[in-house]
Amino acid sequence: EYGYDAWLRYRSIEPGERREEFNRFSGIVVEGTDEPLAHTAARELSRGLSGMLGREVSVLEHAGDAPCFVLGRLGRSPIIDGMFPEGEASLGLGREGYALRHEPGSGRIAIGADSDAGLLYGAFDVLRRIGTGQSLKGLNIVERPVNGLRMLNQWDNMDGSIERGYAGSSIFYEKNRFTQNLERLRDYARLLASTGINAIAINNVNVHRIETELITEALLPEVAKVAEIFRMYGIKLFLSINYAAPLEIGGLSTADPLEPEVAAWWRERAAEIYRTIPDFGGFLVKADSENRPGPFTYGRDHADGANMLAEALEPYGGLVIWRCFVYNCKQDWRDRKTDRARAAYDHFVPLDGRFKENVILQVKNGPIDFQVREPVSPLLGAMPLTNQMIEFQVTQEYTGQQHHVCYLVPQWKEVLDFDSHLKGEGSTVKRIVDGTLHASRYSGFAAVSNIGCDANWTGHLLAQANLYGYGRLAWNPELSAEGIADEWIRLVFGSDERVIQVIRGILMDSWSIYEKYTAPLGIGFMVNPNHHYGPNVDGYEYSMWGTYHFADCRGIGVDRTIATGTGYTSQYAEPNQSRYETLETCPDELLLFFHHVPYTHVLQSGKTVIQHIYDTHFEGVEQAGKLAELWAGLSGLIEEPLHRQVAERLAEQAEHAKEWRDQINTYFYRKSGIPDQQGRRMY
Ligand code: BDP
Repeated sequence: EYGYDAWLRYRSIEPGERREEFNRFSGIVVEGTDEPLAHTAARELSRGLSGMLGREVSVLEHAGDAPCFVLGRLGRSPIIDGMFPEGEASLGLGREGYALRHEPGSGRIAIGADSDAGLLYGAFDVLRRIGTGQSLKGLNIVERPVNGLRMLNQWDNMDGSIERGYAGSSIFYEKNRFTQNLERLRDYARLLASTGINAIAINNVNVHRIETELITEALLPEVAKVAEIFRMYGIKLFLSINYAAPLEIGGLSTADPLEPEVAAWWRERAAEIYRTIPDFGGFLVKADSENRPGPFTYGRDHADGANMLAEALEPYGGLVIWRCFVYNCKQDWRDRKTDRARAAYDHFVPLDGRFKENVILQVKNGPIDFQVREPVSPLLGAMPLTNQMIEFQVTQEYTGQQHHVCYLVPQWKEVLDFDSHLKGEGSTVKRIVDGTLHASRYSGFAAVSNIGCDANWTGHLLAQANLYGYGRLAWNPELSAEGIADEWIRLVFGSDERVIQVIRGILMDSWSIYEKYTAPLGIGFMVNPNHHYGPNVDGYEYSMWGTYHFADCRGIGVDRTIATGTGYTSQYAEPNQSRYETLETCPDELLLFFHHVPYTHVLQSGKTVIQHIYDTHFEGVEQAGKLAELWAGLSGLIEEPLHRQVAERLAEQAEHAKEWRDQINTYFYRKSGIPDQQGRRMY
């Protein structure tokens, strides 16, 4: 066991009360549907129960007298309707919801839904309950996903590499061809569906020449095979497209979205795609960003650009997911108007109301780029007439690259709970993203996946919790980070309370520990250029892609105030705007994102900025070391191969944290000339 089965391990249930409860079940019956997805649900239930009970729990033709699981569509089966007499109208399950109910008399457990997808999610819910040690007695619940789109973006390239991939190479492609290992794709689909994911884009947003051809006859049959695998798990397939495709592969002399021959070319592509994949999800587009082509080349804006594609997909119900990660990567920062943090808002807000209904803007959670700490993007919710979805990064580009443990669910929760105040108090990001704040037609979550071909999928075993947590949170943002961690731990490591407590503690502390020994107070980056791993205080600063810490001998931070800085704070509604604008009220953890201050500036915590930098870096290293010790204490309580692989990563993290500490502390000691109050050694 190396972690391949992840949270679908289906560990054997210990003898005892629970095992007896489930041992009574004779099997599974499917009622009122013959759709493939319902059969997937039944098969998954059978596989999970068989694993946990150590005997075959099979799919039966008919429900007999013995207790069984009944999976079925409401309004189509007397057994199911008998168990849910109130009917769909009052249950309100919607397109993907389900109801679970235990019938004490017959001992049956019913999974009722108005869709086959609902049955699949219901089946995985039952398995999760059993796997986390819960009883199903008296069960009576209704569940429906809070977010419509629950998507993963693979940044996989057909040469087998992955943009920012930290867990081996692609499971989708090898040497410019599709993988032959369809089994692994199926296993990935299972993992995703079990957390509620319902959409996937299977190629990198940076589309190279070869992936440009994914929308052509040459490669569509292969795409269709992959689509079929994901379809079996209720997951719709999307492709990232190259905006210059009409030029690069279409033989046209332009990709201008307002040129009729360009629109016709895309219409023809859409027709072909839908002939091959009738339920194709749509296009994911990175345009005019980091040297990618886009409508700006032709003097058109992003509404022109997106709408042309949207028209092509519209007859088939397809979507255009248009990314808002647009900024000038060749800026030189002498011009304050080019504050990268401002860019997405400045570009897109003026276009509100101009996008077609099947366009969704995908907005990164923060205004810069998935840093360990950023404010929430002010673009989220700022376009009431436009569909939006949030983009998170499950892959840990700036948060330790799956060599360091960094459980990101607490970070995502903070973002989702942030109150934008755009429509008064309670205008939280989660309400923008679930579409309720502005009554959006489409909305939801997207995130960059963290998996690759490593045996345990994610490189660092504990990084699996991020993938699991992402799906669970997309389904229901009210779940707690701790509760999600708890589920994942129980499913992977079992029910030993000491194991659960230690791993939960490690996960829950990991983000703050990582933040402590890396870039301080919201300043971001300080990483090596290109690969972005490891400390390099000035490294990013002088790269063309830069953001700046503006550190000199007097102070540090980016002045983004209206009064004296880039004016970025003006993009927030009150009271957030004033809170960030005013030095005294700006939260410590974001201080250097919003303000340039002397090293002697006293934080709300009572410490000076420089002392905070020293202290957190020493503390972070100490705590990273403790993580390794805590883990060592679990030796013998979890399977050796699982224990060993995490121990190795934690040891690496503890060492690497020291490098971070020493580089950052020494840099600022030399720059500021201010000694550490505790007289600790600097290098
Ligand atoms: C940045 C990555 C870059 C991605 C880009 C994006 O460094 O590799 O292509 O985001 O989101 O974080 O498009």
